[in-house]
Amino acid sequence: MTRARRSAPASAPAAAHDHRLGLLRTMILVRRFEERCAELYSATRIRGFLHLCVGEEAVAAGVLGCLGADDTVVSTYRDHGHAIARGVPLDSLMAEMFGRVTGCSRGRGGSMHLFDRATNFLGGNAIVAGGLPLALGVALADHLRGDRRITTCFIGDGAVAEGEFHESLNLAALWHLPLLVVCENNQYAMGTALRHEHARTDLALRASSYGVAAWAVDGMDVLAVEGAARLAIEQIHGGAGPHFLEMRTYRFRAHSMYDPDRYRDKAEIAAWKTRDPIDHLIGLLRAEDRLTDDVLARIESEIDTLLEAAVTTAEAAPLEPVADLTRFTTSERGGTP
Ligand SMILES: Cc1ncc(C[n+]2csc(CCOP(=O)(O)OP(=O)(O)O)c2C)c(N)n1
Repeated sequence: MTRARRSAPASAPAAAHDHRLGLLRTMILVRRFEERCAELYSATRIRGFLHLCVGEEAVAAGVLGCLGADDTVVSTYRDHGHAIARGVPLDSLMAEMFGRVTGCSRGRGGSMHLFDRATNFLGGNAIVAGGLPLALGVALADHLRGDRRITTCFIGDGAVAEGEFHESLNLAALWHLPLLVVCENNQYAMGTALRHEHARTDLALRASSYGVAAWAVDGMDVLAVEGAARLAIEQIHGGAGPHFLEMRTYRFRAHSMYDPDRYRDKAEIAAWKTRDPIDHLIGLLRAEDRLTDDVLARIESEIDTLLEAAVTTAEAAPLEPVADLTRFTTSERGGTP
């Protein structure tokens, strides 16, 4: 891989202990949620498509903790971690996995289309790069209204090969929009390795060619992610225009539950697993004598209890009535659409 044009500047001052425990808790919650979803899927209790972000938790936890409540988030189909770290209620996320009417998207979206108005989580998106024009529009509206909100759009490395990426970054730079694009470069677009898809694999460099401030960041280190995100957000608030963060990360599992994962070398997966973002933060806290086995066990058991309650409530919830099938397909305001 070629070197990025700029590496992320030094991160903000070391986070307080409680704050770092919060980051750890978010990452463990994301991992446990997804592992539970994988089990439920294998047992055919939940259906549809399922793309897990196991291994990439530091990106969700590190970026989303830096955003304000008014900021907007646009996600991809690998959206569980983003929704959880944004604070979309866990029960409504689990209900969505089960396709229940109590789900955040009324059971109509499923895993790939989580949506929550209350937290300005404008949805996962099944179309590669499809979130970018949407995020651009929100950022443009904020800009024109003079709102101080930031829009954060998550994309994968595969999105950089799409025309929408180039059109959106060009316009964001041209119009100086308050847009933060976070690219989860997990090295693969489905079964295609980065080097087989991109003539230039330095994605931060490519974004910077549009005049967008762009840095490459160690996406396995939640503190590095957070430091870069905080600085980018400060700069956007200061009027510096759009920013692009290339998070260098890895997904430990296959692209989706249907993927036999035959395109990756076992040794490569094993090497990235030694950089597990959760183990990394645990190691850091332990080295400082800041994390005891008891505290870790308490966090894990509290999360397991929450998840089990969410599964039980979701399974007991109703599906949408068939009579409502055509609701929301045009407008809910009534009258002729
Ligand atoms: C416009 C478009 N083309 C093709 C697809 C099929 N597709 C689904 S996922 C995917 C790979 C995307 O990879 P990347 O953006 O790197 O995200 P990751 O899955 O690695 O998180 C492709 C090509 C799609 N959903 N949308």
